[in-house]
Amino acid sequence: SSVFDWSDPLMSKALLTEDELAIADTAERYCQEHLLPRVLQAYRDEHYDKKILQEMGELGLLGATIDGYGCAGVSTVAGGLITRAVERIDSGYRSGMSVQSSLVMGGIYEFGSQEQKEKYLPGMAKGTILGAFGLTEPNHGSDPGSMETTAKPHPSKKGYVSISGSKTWITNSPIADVLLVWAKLQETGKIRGFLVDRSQCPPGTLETPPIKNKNGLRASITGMIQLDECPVPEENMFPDIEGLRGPFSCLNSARYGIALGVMGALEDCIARAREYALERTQFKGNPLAKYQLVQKKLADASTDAAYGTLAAIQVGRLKDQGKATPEMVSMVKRQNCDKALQNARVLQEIFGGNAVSDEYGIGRHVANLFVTQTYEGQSDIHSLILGRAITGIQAFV
Ligand code: TGC
Ligand code: FAD
Repeated sequence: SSVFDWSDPLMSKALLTEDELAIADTAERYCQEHLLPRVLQAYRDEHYDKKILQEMGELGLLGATIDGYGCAGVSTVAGGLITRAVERIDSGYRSGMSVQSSLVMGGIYEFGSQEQKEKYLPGMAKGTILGAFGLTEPNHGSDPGSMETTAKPHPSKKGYVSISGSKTWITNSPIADVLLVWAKLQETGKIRGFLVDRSQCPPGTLETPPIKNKNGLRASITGMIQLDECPVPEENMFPDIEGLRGPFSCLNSARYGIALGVMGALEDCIARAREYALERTQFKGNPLAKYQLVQKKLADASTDAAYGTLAAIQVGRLKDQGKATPEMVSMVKRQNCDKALQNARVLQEIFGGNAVSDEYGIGRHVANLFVTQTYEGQSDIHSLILGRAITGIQAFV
């Protein structure tokens, strides 16, 4: 007979294959043993240890859904279970991995030339070559189609383009070896993808200053990308893909990873709040967990986590069958990020004053989840993507 498991209320595990359960187990074990012990200090110091990506690489966790090039070739759902395990610790650690795996490796795998794939993917899978994804600019975030960064034929170097412009809020940029930069070709105005390899850039043409003093995602490193007539070999451009379909295709898989990922952060909030509510007593020695208002907070959060997990698994299955649309990804990205943030904020109340101490972890998740709701398409932008699909009318402009 079945028993209700508060940590997996709708038995999502029953939808997973043996392989997926094994991958989730490896990822959860690594995260609990190696990431959990360092996150509090990393968050305080606003420090990202880039060895983390190497450790993940050794376990086959990077670019895991890619076939070949030293990658594991697992299902989309298994990829999501990895992001969920990492985000159970911290959304910043998941960010560093998402950018490496989905946005840069995924982009190279889908749109790169054979030479580009062979040059970068095996090292990126090991975590010895680090990537960053530059789409957002200081003046163009939700509307990347208006970007100002341009690539034009280099005035003196044959076979090179010259890229100028700046990108901001770029995860991993200060530590990245290869930066996938989206820029408009001056001649056509069309957006193209360029692999800007730090080792090939002459001094002063590429700067990647960090953005310090963040009040969320502090365990992840964020920066700018400033390109000043940076010479980039033409062979570093993605050969065929043109327009916003390029960056948005990369985003489809990263947004999927976030949808399942944030369920990990929410589940951690639930576990921490449940434990606290069972231990802390107020009024005649009753644990907080005895009070109905507290129970409702836990019931709401746990319902949203269970629903969000099932929906994300469904979209992952459809993705592997070639039946998922970007709107489905928008739906689970928006809903899961919104619900994770709203519930985390409510669960935070259960900790009373202790919520203000970073040792309880809950405030860190709340601050991080604001960022997850904002990047890769702020939730209201996903509302508009869904609204357009429902009505046939675009309301962006
Ligand atoms: P729109 O007219 O809608 O589309 C332009 C072209 O792009 C195609 N397209 C897609 N293709 C594949 N997948 C998708 N999801 C796609 N969405 C659009 C579309 O078919 C069209 O192709 P074509 O060939 O006809 O030209 O473009 P728009 O300019 O009206 O876009 C509007 C909008 C709001 C949907 C879009 O700009 C948007 O999604 N904005 C949000 C920006 C965003 O998500 N930025 C993410 C930056 S990266 C990041 O945040 C990484 S954080 C990582 C971490 O740390 O974890
Ligand atoms: P804006 O576009 O200025 O939006 C501000 C607000 O206005 C939002 O609430 C938005 O929903 C709303 N809004 C905008 N347009 C409309 C409209 N038409 N109708 C209704 N509401 C609207 N980007 C990258 O390219 N690579 C990265 O690695 C990366 N990492 C990031 C890491 C962090 C820590 C952060 C904070 C951001 C990161 N980003 C990255 C950038 C992120 O994708 C953008 O912040 C996001 O897309 C929103 O853009 P914006 O900040 O310019 O906000």
